[in-house]
Order: sequence, then C-alpha cells, then structure tokens
Amino acid sequence: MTGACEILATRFHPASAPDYVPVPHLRDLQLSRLQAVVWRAYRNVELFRSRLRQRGLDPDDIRSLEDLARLPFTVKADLRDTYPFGLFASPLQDVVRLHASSGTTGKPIVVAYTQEDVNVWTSVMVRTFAACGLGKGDIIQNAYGYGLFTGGLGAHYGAEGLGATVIPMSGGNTDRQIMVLKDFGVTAICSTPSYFLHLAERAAELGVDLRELPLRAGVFGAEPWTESMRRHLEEAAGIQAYDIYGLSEIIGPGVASECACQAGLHIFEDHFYPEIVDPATGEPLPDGEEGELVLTTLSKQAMPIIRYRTRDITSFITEPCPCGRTIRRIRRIGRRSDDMFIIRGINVFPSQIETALLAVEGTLPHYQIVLTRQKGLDEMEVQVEVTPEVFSDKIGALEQLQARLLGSIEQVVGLRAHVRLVAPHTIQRSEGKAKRVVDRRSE
Ligand code: DLL
Repeated sequence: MTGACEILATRFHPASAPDYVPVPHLRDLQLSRLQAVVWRAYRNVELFRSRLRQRGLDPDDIRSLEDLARLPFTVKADLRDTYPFGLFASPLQDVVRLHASSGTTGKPIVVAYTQEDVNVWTSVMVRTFAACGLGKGDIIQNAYGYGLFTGGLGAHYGAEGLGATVIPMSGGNTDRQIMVLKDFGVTAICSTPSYFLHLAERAAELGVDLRELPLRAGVFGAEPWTESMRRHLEEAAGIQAYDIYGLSEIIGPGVASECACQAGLHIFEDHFYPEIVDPATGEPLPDGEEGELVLTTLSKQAMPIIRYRTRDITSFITEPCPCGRTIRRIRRIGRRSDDMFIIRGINVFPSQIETALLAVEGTLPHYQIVLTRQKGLDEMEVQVEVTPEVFSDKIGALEQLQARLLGSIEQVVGLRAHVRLVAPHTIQRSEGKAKRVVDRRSE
C-alpha cells in the first residue's frame, strides 16, 4: 500500500483542513493554545498550581514550545488520587459528559467534557474517519462498547459528524453483528482488532464470506496489535484495516490515526501536543528515538492534562507522509512500558509473542500467555489455538507445529517457553480489549 498512497483519493472532509496546515502556523497555534491551557490549569486545578509553585514556575514562564519540558508530568496515580472530580478545571454545571476508565485495581479514573470538549472530540474523530478514507455515504457499524468506555460514543459522534450512517451496535452479540453487517450493506466497522478477529471467525462458521460484502474498511484500536494481525484481518475480510489510537485521560479515541498510507499514525497535534521521553529518566528524546509518549491537551476545557505519561512506547517518524498531512506521525504502538514482564531476567512484551506465533502457519491469532512460578523459577506458557485442520491431524503434525512455535518464540524473545496447542475456541473471546497475559506468579 505504501508508495501508492499519494495517488489514492483520501476522502477530504472540510474538518480535515488542520491536518494540512503549514508547520510554522501549526507551531504558533500550539504555543498560543499551550499558554492558554497552562493558565487554565493553574487557575483552576489545585494539584497543578501547587506543583508549579514548588518548582518556582509561573504560567508566564512558558514562552516557547521547548519550555513545556520545564513543566511537571501528570501520571495515572494523579487521576486516581484526586478521584472523582479533583482535576476538573470547569464547574460541574459546565460538564456535559463524564466517562471513566476501569483501572486494574480499585476505583476507576473519571474524565470530563464540556460541550466545547465534545465538539473538539467529534472533530478529531471526523478527521480520523476521513483519514481512513470514509465519508458521507458510508455505513459505519460501531462495535466499540457504549457506556463509560470512550470508544463507543467517541466513534459514534465522529461518524455522525462525518455525515456517514452510523449503526450503534456496541460490543458483543456477534451473530447479530454479522446479520447487520450483511443485511445493512455496512461499508466500515469500528471495533478492537481482537473482537473483529472473533467476528470474522464466527462469520466463516456461519457461512458468511465477509470478502463478498460491501465492507471495505476496519477502524481498529484500543489495544496493541501487530502488522501480522493487520494482514490476517485484511485477508480474512477483504478490507483495509486502519490503526487508531487514543486514551481516556486525553480525550478517548481521536488522538491519532493512520491515513491511506497505513504507515504510522498522524497525531492531531493542534489539540494534543506530543513529546517522546526516556521512560526511565523522563528526559525528552531526539526525534526518531523510541520512548514513552507524553501528551498535553491543548484545548481541553473541563479537564486539561499537562504532560501526561501515557506509558505507551513509540517514536516519531521524521519523514513527511506522502499523503500530504503536515501533522506528525508516530509509529504503531506495540507495547506499553508497564506491560513488559520479566522471565528469568529476559524482558518480554506480549506483542513479541504475537509476532512469533503469526510467523508460523497453522495457528490462529488467539493466544494467551500464562506466567507461573515453579520451585522459585518463573515459567512462561504460551497457549495458542490451532486451526481445525491441524487439530484433527495426526499427533505428529501437532508435535511438529509445537516445535516450530517453540523455535519461533525462542528466536524473537531469546527464551525457551512452553507451548500448549489448544483446540479452536478454547481461549476466551473478549468483546472489547483482549486479555493476553495471566500472571499467576504470586498465587
Ligand atoms: O482505548 C480509547 C480508544 C477507543 C482508542 C477506541 C482507540 C479506539 P482507554 O480505555 O483509556 O482508551 O485505553 C487507552 O489503550 O494508553 C494504549 O495503551 C491502548 N491503546 C489504545 N489504542 C491503541 C492502539 C481507549 N491503536 C490505552 N494501539 C492506551 C495500541 C492502544 N494500543
């Protein structure tokens, strides 16, 4: 796809104009918005004001975009510690929407939107869909979960703002999703990649060939996925699969999106200012180096967030994109700094396992990693589903496959794991984000 993409007509939506603004104008706009948002947070958010004062800083000290690096970071614990409304910069009367993201432990974190924030959110989702080549006339099935999760309503407002026809399915109820997909002439679907994988498999079981339907695009995000998974989904369903990125703390989906080139995600940096820092030291890294993405909201009213440590690992792509957008690109987010686990001294990321598994034919991209401790030693078992053909094959074939998988994992990760081949449908399907790692080491 890359290379040819400059001649592909990306459907231009008027709301996409900021994607193409000359860089010097963009920088001016970012600076004036940054100065305004720092003042807003300083005036209205106690935590931010006290942190700035501790450093002897004043909002007027922000005279250039480089000065941003002098400001303190915000981390997830700050949102948890000020639960529920402690970081709001608007009175509750002006807040028209609340969302929440479930933490792994205890209370969720709460995020707020004024009407203006909802309008900005809609506009960045319109730009997301337009970048994925969608527009008026498209029929978009939205299988992101509706509710406190930002995926459902974020994509919904964006699809309506685009002028497309939106079908608010939410997640789950897979047979019904397939019926609607088929009967309503759906041209694009939004979901997590893992849920779409499940849906595509179920469609095949029901005898529905997705490749023969009008469906042509998948707008996938909310969890890490790999290039191999993209190829698998594109082939299984006859679609272009686009990667979109976002997080509740910043706005929800609509922070960054791929374009027709499918070569990195454009950040809507007129609203979300990106930095890449060294995850260990917090120091800004030179362009192109891999590190932790830090985001500052430039226009949020209800809950401005300054220098949020996302924990998501990526890097800037320094070359301009052939699509002509001037807003910067980041590489696909394959991992978080906190989803790494250490087995016998070796750092392992779930995405490495996915890459290793998908490099071997005969398996399905459904897998789970189970960590245990036996006699004080950490063990990693990778459970992976095999295709029905392989599963019903002779023992010899299974053993061969197991050996190939072991070798592939060892090559990618540098570690000998245990591989357990399981029958199709053994691993639990998720309707939203897939749970890849089960850590039983402290049980
Ligand atoms: O997942 C928002 C969203 C909804 C994004 C729909 C895209 C589509 P949270 O539940 O707060 O918000 O989770 C945010 O999910 O920090 C990443 O670790 C991960 N994530 C989101 N998109 C991607 C992606 C939504 N495209 C967290 N690739 C983020 C990899 C992603 N990881």
